[in-house]
Amino acid sequence: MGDSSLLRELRGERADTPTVWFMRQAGRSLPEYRSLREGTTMLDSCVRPDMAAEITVQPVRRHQVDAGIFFSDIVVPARIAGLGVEIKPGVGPVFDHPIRTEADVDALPPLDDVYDAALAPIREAVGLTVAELGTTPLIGFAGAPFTVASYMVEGGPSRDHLRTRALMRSQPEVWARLAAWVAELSGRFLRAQVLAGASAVQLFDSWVGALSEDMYVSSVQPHSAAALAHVADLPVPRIHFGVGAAHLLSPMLGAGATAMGVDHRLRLDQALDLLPAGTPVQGNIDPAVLFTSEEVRFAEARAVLAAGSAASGHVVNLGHGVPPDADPQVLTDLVSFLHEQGTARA
Ligand code: 1CP
Repeated sequence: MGDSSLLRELRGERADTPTVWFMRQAGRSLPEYRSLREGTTMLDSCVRPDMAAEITVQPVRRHQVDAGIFFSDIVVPARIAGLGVEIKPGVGPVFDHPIRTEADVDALPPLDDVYDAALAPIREAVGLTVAELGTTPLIGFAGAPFTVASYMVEGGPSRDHLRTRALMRSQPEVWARLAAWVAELSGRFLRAQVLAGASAVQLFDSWVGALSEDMYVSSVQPHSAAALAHVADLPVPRIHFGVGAAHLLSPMLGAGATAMGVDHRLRLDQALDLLPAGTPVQGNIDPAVLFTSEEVRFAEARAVLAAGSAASGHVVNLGHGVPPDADPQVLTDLVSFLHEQGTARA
């Protein structure tokens, strides 16, 4: 597995051909996913090891991507810890009781051996997945403290995360306790996946771009660092990703990541200028080209390869997740196009 192109790129050694996987590669864009999931809620499917494993492997089988991403969700650890949360179709994660006061934080369940034991279905699913994937590496993941806590505070998806940002400013101690709780929650979830066989991890801080650098560094970075510290003693690369977070690229790396995911708003060569020399990067084909002509799509893919060619390592991905209405054949063809290109060096 150490020889896989994914791990080589993430260690900063270039592989012979471009390495590619897609955020949200599993899920609703695949008919085989929709038929397997029929009659099972999203979060129930995540704690059924056979189902989670099969859904994880589906896009690898179909698209020939170079890595699997464990099928789960950033709110699965909260559900396993005992919080009332569900994923409402067409909406996203919704919590029964938003966390907004000190008393709400006091009432959060302890994260101890009982939680670790409750992660058994996750360990089992990862084990089944890794066996099924063979030589293709599995990426484990978790949500970062800011992004997960924002769902807990807002109660559900939010455009500007105003209640969360207000809590951070008006009750910084309450925020710090909540973020520390999520760091422990996500950190233990990451560690369980790696110990069960995941070869790399990605910490998703999807909505962190809503913060200024000052707010990030003072109120979020220490908690993201605490989450990543749970796997820092294990020999796995740690990818960190946020949307609209160009201004946070360097401090996010500073939270203890070893590679940075970049969204489609920032060219990879510009991202490299913002990062310490030698930092491997991941990204960042604009998901919009999944809905254009092949000519436009392949031109974007070539441009992304060229922009990443100066990096010590580059894992090709989209700039954000696969939209649910993307045509799966377009993704399959994009993977073969990428695999036909050499890794052009600058
Ligand atoms: O019924 C369904 O099919 C629900 C759709 C769905 C799926 C397939 C959701 C609801 N989550 C997932 C799986 C999932 N979530 C994966 C594994 C699949 C893969 O990548 O192949 C991953 C990595 C996530 C992570 C996730 N969940 C993130 C971070 C990544 C990102 O896209 O930025 C976030 C922000 C979530 C929250 C979430 N879960 C689901 C939705 C629709 C959302 C976003 C809601 C919002 O807009 O706030």
